[in-house]
Amino acid sequence: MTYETILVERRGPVTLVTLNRPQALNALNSQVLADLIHALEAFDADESQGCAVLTGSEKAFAAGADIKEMSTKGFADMYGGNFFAGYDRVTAVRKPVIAAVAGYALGGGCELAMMCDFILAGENAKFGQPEIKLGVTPGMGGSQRLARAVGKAKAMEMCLTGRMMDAAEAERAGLVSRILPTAELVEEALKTAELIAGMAPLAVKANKEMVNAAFETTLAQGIAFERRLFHAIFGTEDQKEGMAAFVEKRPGVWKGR
Ligand code: CO8
Repeated sequence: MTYETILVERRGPVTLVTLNRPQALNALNSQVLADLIHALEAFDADESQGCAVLTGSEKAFAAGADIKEMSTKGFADMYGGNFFAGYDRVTAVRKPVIAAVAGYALGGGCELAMMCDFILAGENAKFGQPEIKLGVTPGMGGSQRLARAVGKAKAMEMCLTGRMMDAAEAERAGLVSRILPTAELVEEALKTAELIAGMAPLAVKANKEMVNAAFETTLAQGIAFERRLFHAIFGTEDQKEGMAAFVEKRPGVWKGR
């Protein structure tokens, strides 16, 4: 399958999705949304695939939602058409998606990166919510996910001033899990994705689901949810295999059952 605005490559059990609108610094328009959702849902449905990496170029992961597409829209177009609500489907993907961010991740670009399960940053990465400078606000979850990721003080300052955070600050603040040399970012992200894709598939889904539950529940509800899933995973063949493999000092061979 080929797309207009993204490139999709299968590397063994890993799907690499590259935003590909270099002329607009990968600004996210409706076509990108349609392409991305199609590619991620196909990845999620493909049993041969275990983890995805979403990346952009060395200059820009994505410089935001496409300002030219939005500039003439009014309330009826945005609210009536539920503009960009389809991006919620990125977070409905059940297998892990890693964002590999080099260069600008601004506005919708930062929001898209935060929809992924974790962010690996190139040394040149820059994160920001500059919507205020356009007279608007974040609209794809930025005010909520940034506040949860880095706390109120930094999130509020970034949303109110449009100031960008560099990779070092983003790592200190907990927005990104690791910083990598920009030239090695995608290969390193693919290695991390391959590692995840080599784990027991049901355990991967369960781990993702329970960490995400931490952002939706109270502590007691989250712990109860974790315990139920932990108990449930003992009904899988892969739990028997994983523990037997440890005892027998050999790698586990997973069935996804
Ligand atoms: N939209 C459309 N085109 C863009 C965007 C964008 N967000 N960003 C860059 N471009 C285009 C430029 O217009 C330019 O095109 P052209 O050559 O045709 O003029 C090309 O990309 C290259 O950009 P620059 O020449 O500006 O490159 P620089 O290296 O000088 O600057 C910057 C790079 C600093 C990243 C600069 O391009 C910039 O500030 N971009 C805009 C950043 C921004 O404001 N992003 C937020 C957008 S609003 C948003 O994301 C809201 C999300 C919520 C939507 C939810 C809906 C429900």
